[in-house]
Amino acid sequence: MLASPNSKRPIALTIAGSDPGGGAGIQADLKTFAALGVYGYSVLTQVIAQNSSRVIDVEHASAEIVVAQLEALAAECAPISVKTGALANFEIVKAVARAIKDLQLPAPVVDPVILSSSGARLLGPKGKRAMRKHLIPIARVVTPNIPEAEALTQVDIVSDPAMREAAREFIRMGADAVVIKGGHGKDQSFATDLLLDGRRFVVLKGPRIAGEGAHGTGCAFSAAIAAYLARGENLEAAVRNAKRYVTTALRNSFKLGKGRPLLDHFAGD
Ligand code: PXL
Repeated sequence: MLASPNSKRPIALTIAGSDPGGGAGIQADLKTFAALGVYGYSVLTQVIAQNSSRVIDVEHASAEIVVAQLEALAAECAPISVKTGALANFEIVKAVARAIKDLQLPAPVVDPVILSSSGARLLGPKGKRAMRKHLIPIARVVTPNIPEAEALTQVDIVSDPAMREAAREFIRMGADAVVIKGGHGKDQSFATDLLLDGRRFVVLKGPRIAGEGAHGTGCAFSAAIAAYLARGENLEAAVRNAKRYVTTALRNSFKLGKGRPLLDHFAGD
């Protein structure tokens, strides 16, 4: 397997669902990789008929075709970093975790997507259990928002100590690191994320961008972490830079329809 031999650009891989509107999912991940100068590989897990307002229909890929896509890429060139997004169901979660080990792919940035921004379920309850058992234990970093962190740890994040306890729970599950995103918190002025890298907490305070909250911010954040890791940054730097990238994309967000605003993935970093 060759490591980015003919290209000046490092390769990052996303394993995620499709958003035909391009605000979230695999399309958002590829735009984020491109904006940050990283070549993007993409493995599709589910086709989602959706727009910025709602999800209309979903079809899951088979676990076999997901693994076949990963094998096809791994046979050619090794990505330097990997991220996972919406994984559809427990068969795909398990198969992805297995394939990452078997193909010796890098420990993934795991965005533990459960719901779409419009509230549709993108991973069932069995999928959530498989995420805890198979994927989180091999993660380089997990990037839950507050509702996802609560669903995965059973900790009610009602205070700063509770947020720290939820973060420790991800490390107990086996993740190397976790960043719990504060965007869904109650603070009106700041969106404060909490990174726990091994044993060290880092508080990442950023401005809260006024508005209804754009579609696909979690996708862009985890993709940006993967992109900065592919560029050779350490985890803390990658997370800090990804937060700045998403803040800029949010400041420049715009509306195409009646639903949520869309990020400007090319607003700069
Ligand atoms: O942000 C979660 C998410 C992940 N993946 C896809 C999505 C969404 C949100 O809508 O559409 C494909």
